[in-house]
Amino acid sequence: MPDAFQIPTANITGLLLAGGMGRRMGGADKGLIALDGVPMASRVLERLRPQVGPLLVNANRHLEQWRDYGLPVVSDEFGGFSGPLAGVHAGLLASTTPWLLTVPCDSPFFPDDLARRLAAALAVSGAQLAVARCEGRLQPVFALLRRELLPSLEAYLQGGGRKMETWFDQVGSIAVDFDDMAAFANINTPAELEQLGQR
Ligand SMILES: Nc1nc2c(ncn2[C@@H]2O[C@H](COP(=O)(O)OP(=O)(O)O)[C@@H](O)[C@H]2O)c(=O)[nH]1
Ligand SMILES: [Mg+2]
Repeated sequence: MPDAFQIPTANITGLLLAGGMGRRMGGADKGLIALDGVPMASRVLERLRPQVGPLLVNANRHLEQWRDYGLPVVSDEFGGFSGPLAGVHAGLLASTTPWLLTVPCDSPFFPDDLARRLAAALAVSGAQLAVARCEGRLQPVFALLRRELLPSLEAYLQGGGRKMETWFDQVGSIAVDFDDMAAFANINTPAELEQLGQR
């Protein structure tokens, strides 16, 4: 893809979504759990860093530990663990760049060309939000979106909306196909942690 179709990385804030309850992981703060001796969040940040400019962490618990990453940590404003969109909202509020790229803390193998491919598709389509899709299934926590969508997201959350896909439809998002399903493997349970640690 020629450079003309690329958003400069400096214009994209990378948001690590780590605000969940980790219910299926026995209530652990999932990003802080080690996979093969390295916290999953560290692995995700390592992959995210070259794809973006500024980085932000969205977390709601163990804030002292999260601050050890030396990155700004933002917590949900829509309380009560309202789901990933509350994290996206907190990220949009805190970011100062035109674009935000979201990735979850439990997917250590996500594509290293995620930002590049989502950005290229946005440039061609003129849409304001692009989301990854693989084998026909949306991967909604992997999205590149404009900061100007903040009022729309705020209205959606205030109206009780929680589902990512529904809001994406409202803003006319586009889906971008990726081939490698293994790249989107995410670790939600102790069994998955053990399985993927052997990879
Ligand atoms: N800020 C915030 N993030 C959340 C919340 N619930 C889940 N997440 C994040 O959303 C992502 C996906 O959550 P997960 O429980 O793994 O759901 P999955 O899509 O079924 O794998 C993870 O990065 C979580 O940290 C929430 O209430 N608030
Ligand atoms: Mg998950």
